[in-house]
Amino acid sequence: MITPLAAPACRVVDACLVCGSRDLAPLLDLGEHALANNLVTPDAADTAEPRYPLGIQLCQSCLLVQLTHIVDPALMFSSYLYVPSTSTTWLAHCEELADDVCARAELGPDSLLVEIGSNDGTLLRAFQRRGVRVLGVEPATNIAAEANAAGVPTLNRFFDEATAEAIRQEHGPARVIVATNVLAHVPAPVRVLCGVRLLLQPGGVFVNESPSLCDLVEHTEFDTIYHEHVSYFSLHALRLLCALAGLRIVDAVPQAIHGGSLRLVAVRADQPWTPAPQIGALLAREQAAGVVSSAGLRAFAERTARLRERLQAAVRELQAAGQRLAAYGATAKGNTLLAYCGLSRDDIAYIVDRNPLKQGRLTPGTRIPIVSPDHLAADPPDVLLLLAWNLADEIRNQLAWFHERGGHFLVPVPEPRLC
Ligand code: JHZ
Ligand code: ZN
Repeated sequence: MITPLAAPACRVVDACLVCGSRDLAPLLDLGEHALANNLVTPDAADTAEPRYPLGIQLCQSCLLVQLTHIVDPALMFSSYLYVPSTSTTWLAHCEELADDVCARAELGPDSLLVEIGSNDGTLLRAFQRRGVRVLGVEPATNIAAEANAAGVPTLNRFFDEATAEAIRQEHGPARVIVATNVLAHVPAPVRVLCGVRLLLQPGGVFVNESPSLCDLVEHTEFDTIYHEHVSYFSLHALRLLCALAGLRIVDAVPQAIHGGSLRLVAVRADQPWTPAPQIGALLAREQAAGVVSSAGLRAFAERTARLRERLQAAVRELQAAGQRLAAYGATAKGNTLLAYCGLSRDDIAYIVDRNPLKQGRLTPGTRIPIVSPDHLAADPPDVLLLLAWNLADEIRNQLAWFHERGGHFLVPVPEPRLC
């Protein structure tokens, strides 16, 4: 079904990753990109890393928007530098999510809650504080070790049906399974959901959060397209995906996090449950936003091309006025943005990030140095391109001093804006 390319780690997606249809409509081609989170150590700065084609297409049969080329997950997730716990916005989101899950699923003292892609255990710690028995599953060895050391029991492996079976054997079935920002990352989402179905006890609840295609399209968040994100989910596509795995969606709640996400609540399809009424309204919003037709999605692709032109023009204007630019947030999406817009080290002096694992490294492809916030204080630019625009409020609050001394932020999406 999937044909290998010249680069062995990358495959052309010529059949839908969910339904197998070959009726795939190309939507947007962003060019060739290095892997967005594979930041470069200074000793490897002179070695060019592989670049892979980055584009999206629509399956006209099941309506899943997906990459045109997928990269072997082991190259991206076996060791990982991204930990969401650097953001207080995320920490607050975890508290709210934990309260919501506890209210939905009657969790007894022995009930098991499993998190797929549990990262450093931040969300699971919120459940532990609520007295819940938890187990994480995390493929990145460095981060799983960190979680275990911090007292969050974590299996270091990818989640699939075999992992689900092993957990069921050792720990029993799960009352709740949670996944945030995971489903979009896997090349075979049906297999992951079949694992969820296998592990979930009768009456159990699956809660999934993934970036929402509707927000991506409505706010021209083209930069959230990178190889880690294999699928871009609409509720339309999620319904079929869940049904194929024996799950039924019973609720869907939009979330502001990560530029707009969808919190999905699903149960085993063999369990009685009445779906929440707002599901119909969300499906109608998706129709209106044009995310389930190739014409609507091509309009988004055109907006993306115009955004690039406007951002390039804004940068050129600032430079012509003698302004010096740096950036804030060594984000995965930032690397898509920099590469697609052709911004280089000549344009962006450095990128500030408070994650110590990222500091001292260079951005993939563009080789822009990543520095600590101390560097910003010592050598402030005139303008900071905000590559973590999804955390704008939190970051701008922290950097009030930068604004007070006359500095400005260049926010790239939904359209370039200096503030
Ligand atoms: P942030 C990640 O994308 C990767 P990224 C992943 N693939 C995914 O799916 C999405 O999240 C959802 C820094 N920061 O969250 C920390 C500061 O320096 O937008 C992070 O490096 N100071 C899993 O990488 C970055 O910004 C601060 O005050 O696009 C934010 O990354 C704050 C708040 C953050 O995700
Ligand atoms: Zn399909």
